[in-house]
Amino acid sequence: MKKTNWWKESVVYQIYPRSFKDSNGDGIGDLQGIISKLDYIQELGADVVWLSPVYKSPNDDNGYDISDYRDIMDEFGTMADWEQLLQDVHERGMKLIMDLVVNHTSDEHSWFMESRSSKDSEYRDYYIWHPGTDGRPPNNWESVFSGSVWQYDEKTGEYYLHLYSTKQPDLNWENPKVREDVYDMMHFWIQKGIDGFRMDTITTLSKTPGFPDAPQVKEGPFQPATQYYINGPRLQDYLAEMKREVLSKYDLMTVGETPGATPEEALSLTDEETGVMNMLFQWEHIEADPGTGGKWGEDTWSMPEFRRAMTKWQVELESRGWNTLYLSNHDQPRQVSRFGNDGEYRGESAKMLATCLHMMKGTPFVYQGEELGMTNVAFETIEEYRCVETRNMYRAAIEAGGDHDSLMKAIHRKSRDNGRTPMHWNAEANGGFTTGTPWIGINPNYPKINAERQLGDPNSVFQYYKRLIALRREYPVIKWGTYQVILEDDPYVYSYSRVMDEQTLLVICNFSDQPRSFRWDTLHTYARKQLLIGNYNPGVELESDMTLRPYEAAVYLLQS
Ligand code: TEU
Ligand code: CA
Repeated sequence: MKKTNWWKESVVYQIYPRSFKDSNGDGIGDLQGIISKLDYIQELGADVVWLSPVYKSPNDDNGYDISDYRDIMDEFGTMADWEQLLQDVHERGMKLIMDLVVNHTSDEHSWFMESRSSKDSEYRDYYIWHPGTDGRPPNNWESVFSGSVWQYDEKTGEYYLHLYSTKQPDLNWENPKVREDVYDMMHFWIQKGIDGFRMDTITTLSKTPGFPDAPQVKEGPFQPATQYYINGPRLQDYLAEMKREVLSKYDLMTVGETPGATPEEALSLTDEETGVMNMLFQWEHIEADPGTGGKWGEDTWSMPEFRRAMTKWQVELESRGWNTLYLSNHDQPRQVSRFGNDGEYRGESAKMLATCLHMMKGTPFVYQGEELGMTNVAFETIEEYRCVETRNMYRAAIEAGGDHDSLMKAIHRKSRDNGRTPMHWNAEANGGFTTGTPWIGINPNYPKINAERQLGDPNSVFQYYKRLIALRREYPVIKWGTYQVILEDDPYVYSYSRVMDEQTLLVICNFSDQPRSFRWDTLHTYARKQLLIGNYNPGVELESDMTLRPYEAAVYLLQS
């Protein structure tokens, strides 16, 4: 039983509009800029575009703080520009999905301005207010962006809850009017013709009643409290209602952002009858980090941990459910710097990582610039960073006595701004991103790593991604074959097979900067073997005992 849906056969390209392409020289990417680059995305072979938020926003969190859900941010253009974008996308036979950010709004949204104006406002209950306890915040929950989740508001003398920045007050989903307004807004965009939603922080809508204190697990007044707001008690009800009122009426692509989700939760969230979304972004593989210290802690990511996480999700969602496949997005460092090698083997390791991911079962997501092998950036001063999470973390850590140099090191490794520097279009000033001054510094390696250069080079990372995407369209085994890990104890080489009918796909990826041997005894059972793609030229000859070059990747089609 193979149920095919268009979103299972798609490849998604994620655009972070602020950093993609500036059309008018103000240093900020915009909708006309995106329109001018649709040919490029089509050339790559992606057929769905996911736009990070383009709604009206004061940009405390670059558009994830929305002040008007039904209008376009001035810096990005107008509703007419957006309509043109949608039309141009559709004319190419492509689809457009929008970010749905409904855990919170901006504090400059009219609902919040009303809400904070008086305890009697009809919008008071649109947000989560609390009088506090003995002049202190109601509890010790720590905000994702540092400090308390509670912000005291002078006007009415109460605290409001914000899981993210102080300018992102959480909506009160317990209020049916909030839910109705959200559903209306969803209908508004669907009726404009969009093809789906990426659902921002969708599993945090329901908070544990009574707001109990979180246990002390680290120094300082504020403690991580995700267990009190991820998958909260009423989440399933809200999502079921959203499905009934909105999603069940249309054929959409829906992708949930669900930090910490387990495969069991994924199966229930994506169940064809009762689930609310088609697929979700799981996090285990990018947090394949057995060390302690959280996001900013020491980097102990390991391939075997990564393989274990990927294999678990591939296997557990094999017969029900559907995986997203991603290694990067606007919240993550650049994958080649993080999991590969952004020095000597940048090209090889960028292609190896792409091979490893794109040959798996699921819907691949490519984040802008990933297809060029763009790298992390290391700004010298904290002032050059724009990300609210990074800046808040730095400030809080310095106040707590942290050391500047080691903080900057962690920021270079993990800041979200690594993925937010402007896209490199060519070797001209500012990489062709803008004729003005970019809103955030550009990575100085743009003369070497840029789209123009790679479009004309058959061995480029871009051309390699293009071939991977084309292979997925050509070989059903890549879309539907059953995944099985091979040699699961090898510390350096990640190999797996995909099997469908008579065909077997063999994927071999060397995750290290040294030559490594690969020995697979089962090979002799196959009479025919054909190299489909590899990142070295000429490709390696498949033998039952072979040596892989640094970061070498190869994919073979085998037949008995
Ligand atoms: O991210 C939600 C999320 O899970 C964060 O905890 C994420 O880990 C964060 O980026 C810390 O690095 C979504 C968006 O993707 C992110 O860009 C927004 O800042 C956030 O929601 C708030 O809207
Ligand atoms: Ca602009």
